Amino acid sequence: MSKQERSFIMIKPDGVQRGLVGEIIARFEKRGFKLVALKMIHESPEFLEKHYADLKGKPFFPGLVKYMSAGPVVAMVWEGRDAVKTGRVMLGATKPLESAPGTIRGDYAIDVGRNICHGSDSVESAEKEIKLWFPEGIIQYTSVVESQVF
Ligand code: 3AN
Repeated sequence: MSKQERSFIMIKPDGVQRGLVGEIIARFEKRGFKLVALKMIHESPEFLEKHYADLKGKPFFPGLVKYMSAGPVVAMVWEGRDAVKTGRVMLGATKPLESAPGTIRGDYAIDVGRNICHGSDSVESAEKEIKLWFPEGIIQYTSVVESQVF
C-alpha cells in the first residue's frame, strides 16, 4: 500500500564537489516530491559514525567515515507518496555494476566508495536519520501544488 512519507536524502561530499546538487534536487522536484528540509553541513567523523552506526565493523567503515567527513554534504528531507522506496529507486543500487542507467548512481557513479548520494532504506531509518540531521525540526508548509488541488 502506498502512503505519504518522508525520506532523508543526502548529497555526499563527492556529489557536492562534482556539481551535482542541482541535478539531484531537480530529479526529486520533477518526480513530484516536496522538499521540506535542506541544509549544507560539514559534519565531524564522530557524527558520521552515528549516522552509519549499523555499518560499524565493516572493513570499509573507517574509509567511509573519512570520506563522508572530508567535505560538506547537502542534507535534505523529501516528502511524498512512498518517498523512501521511490527515493531508493531514483538513487540506484549501491554497487555500480547493479545501478541502472537512468538512476543517479547509474548515471554518475562507478565507485561504490564514491557513490554521490544517500537515501534512507526504511521508514524507521528515515525517522531516525531526520531526527539526527535535523534536530531543530522541520518546517510545515502547504505547497502551491497541494493548495491548487484542493
Ligand atoms: P546504501 O548507501 O545504498 O544504503 P549501504 O548502507 O550498504 O548502502 O552502505 C552505505 C555506504 O557505504 C554506501 N553508500 C557506500 O558509500 C559505502 N559502501 C558500501 N559498501 C561499500 C564497499 N564495499 N566499499 C566501500 N564503500 C562501501
